Amino acid sequence: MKLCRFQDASKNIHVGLLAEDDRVLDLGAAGIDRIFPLLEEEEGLESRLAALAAQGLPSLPAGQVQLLPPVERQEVWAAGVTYLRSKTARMEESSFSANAYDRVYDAARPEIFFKSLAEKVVGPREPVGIRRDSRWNVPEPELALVLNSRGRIAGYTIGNDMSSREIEGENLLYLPQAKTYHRSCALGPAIRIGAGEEDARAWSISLEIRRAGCAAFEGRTSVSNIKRTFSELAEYLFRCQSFPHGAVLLTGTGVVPANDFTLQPGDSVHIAISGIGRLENPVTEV
Ligand code: DO4
Ligand code: MG
Repeated sequence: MKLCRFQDASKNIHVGLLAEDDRVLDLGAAGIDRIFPLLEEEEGLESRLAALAAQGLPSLPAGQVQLLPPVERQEVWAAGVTYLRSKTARMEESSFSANAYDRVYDAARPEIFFKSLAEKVVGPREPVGIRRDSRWNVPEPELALVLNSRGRIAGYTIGNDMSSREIEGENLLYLPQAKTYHRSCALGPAIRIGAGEEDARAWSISLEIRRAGCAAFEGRTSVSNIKRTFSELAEYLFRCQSFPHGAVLLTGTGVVPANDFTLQPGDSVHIAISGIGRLENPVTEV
């Protein structure tokens, strides 16, 4: 079961279910107009949504609506250096900061940083940004945990933690500038409900970057390569913090292009996570 947000031709925003036949079922017909209160239901949610879908809700072909990022009021945070590949890439990026990355990979406390307000997140097919003051920019394809106000995992979506490797590599204290800028976070296309951590750890994550009609980069990893458990990451995010509308937590990247690769305006980023779907965004300079 996949929950989504979409805009109709009159620009009205709806909550829907993205069905396997590529149709979007409108949950507005069942009086549902917000996702985050639904995520508080935890156990009963999947069967409630299945029952609503079986009632025969009005539907539209997904191609006829604009899917929106599946967040409303949740802050988006991100974990880093959760895959060995990320630790290696970070250490190559900066001899200055290498020791910090090496240590955080094995430390009890994970690296967690603020990524985006909900209203700044871009959705499917909207441009993601590369900073014009950075010469080394990459997408980071990541599994995103969708957490309710109690810090429980209510679902999963796809995240793109757009990053400047140049700024991040220059000095660790520049991390917020490397990570949080206009169009630096994409989420979508929908929230997968009803999968447990064991299911999600069997999923694969693939990244394709297309340039002038050709693949400029292709890579993949498995969610099982994440070093930490999801509950450990969620517990640290919610420690001494409160998120009344829940939060989204990106779980880190395990796919990093070679060090001579940088994104260009006009590229497009295609991220697929088996079990969720595909998130595709063109790249623009900001
Ligand atoms: O400090 C660097 C951030 C690393 C990151 O975003 C990741 O591993 O995904
Ligand atoms: Mg990342």
